This record gives sequence, C-alpha cells and structure tokens, in this order.
Amino acid sequence: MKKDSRIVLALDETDGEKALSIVNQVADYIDAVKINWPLVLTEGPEMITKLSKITDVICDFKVADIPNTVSLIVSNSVKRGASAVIVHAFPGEDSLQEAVKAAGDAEIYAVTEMSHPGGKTFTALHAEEMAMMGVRCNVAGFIAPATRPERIAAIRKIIGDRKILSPGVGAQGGSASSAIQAGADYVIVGRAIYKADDPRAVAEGIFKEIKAVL
Ligand code: OMP
Repeated sequence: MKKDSRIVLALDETDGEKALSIVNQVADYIDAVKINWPLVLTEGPEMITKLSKITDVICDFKVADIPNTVSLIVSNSVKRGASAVIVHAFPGEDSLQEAVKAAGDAEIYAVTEMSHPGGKTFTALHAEEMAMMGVRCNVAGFIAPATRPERIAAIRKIIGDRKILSPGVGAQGGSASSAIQAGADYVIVGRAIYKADDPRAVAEGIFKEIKAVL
C-alpha cells in the first residue's frame, strides 16, 4: 500500500454504485479502501475484486476464529484481490500465526484496541500484550484508536516501524492530525467522507490537515 495521503477510506456505504462513485471521486486523496461486512453483504465479495482494480483493498473482516477458519477467510480474501486483511488479535498466537501464513505476500493488520467507548472494557486492558504478540507473529501492522491518540503512542513504542492504521476520525470524534502526530501511519475515515455532500472536499480537507503536521 502506498503512503502518500495516509488516508484509508472505510467504504461502509452499502449501495454498490454509490460506493464505486465515492471511490472514484476521492481516488487521488486515498491510499487504500477498506471494506467491511456491510458492503460485502449487500454487493457480494466480487466487490473486493472490482475495487482492487482501482486501488488497494483492505478486507476488514475482523477475523476472530480458530486457526483453520482464519486461514480459509484470509486466503480467500487474498484470492479475490485483497492486499491486506484485518484480524482480531485476541483469539491468540496460533490464530494470528495462521493469518500471517495464509496471507502470503498480502498483509495482516491486527486489532489492538477498538476505537469505540466499549473498546475500553476489554481490548484496552490487553492492547499492549496483543501488540507484542503481533510483533512475534510478524504481522505487518496494527489497528489502534484515533479516538485515544495516547494509546496510539503506547502501541508505537512496542511495535517499532510496523504500520499503525487508526480508525475513529470524524464520526467517532477523533482527529486525523492528532492520530498522525501520535504515531499513526494512516487514518481510517468512513462516514465523514462517504456520507458527506461533497466527499472529495472532505477528503481534501483531511489530506491538508495531515500534510500540515508532517
Ligand atoms: P467511521 O466511524 O464511519 O469513520 O468508520 C470507521 C471504520 O473503521 C469502520 O469501518 C469500523 O468498522 C472500523 N474500525 C473502527 O471504527 N474501530 C476499530 O477499533 C477498528 C476498526 C477497523 O478495524 O477498521
């Protein structure tokens, strides 16, 4: 995945035509598109392949399962064109190792701490341990919350120069510049862009905000 704008578009728009139109409008302001169950369930997994012809696609399936099932989900996402897959770290080391193996040349990003308020209940308590485990398993990157930039900084100390992608910018209250300044490589932005009247203008605004702190 390139590292130009440092913006990953979370494309949770469920109408396929609208989703593709939004990607085309903001294509030069994003480094990748992240898709999650909403779009795959409405438009089918073919969407992975379609989008992969426009930009890098991160399949955010938050895989949390036994190693064999993890392997099947990751390898089939990659076969359809995913450049990266997001998995949960909490199922443990064997599941995470299997994800990395199944990804081959594609990347695995492991969730440390979730960005919503509920993320503090369980994930935050074990985020550092999960980050250490991710390093042992050689994941390419981690998901850490833009809603709590100090937690991005804490994860950065553990993982060296592996990637950090930070969701929670805009609709969840986090700021792109604070996340980048705390050590994120990329911010993940969904509703603030895809629900905007002018997605391109919003993406450009976030792009400029990030450039101003680099
Ligand atoms: P918005 O809140 O609309 O910007 O979307 C954020 C996107 O990031 C959604 O697709 C979430 O599923 C995803 N996400 C989080 O919001 N919080 C997390 O802790 C982890 C993720 C993720 O793994 O991408």
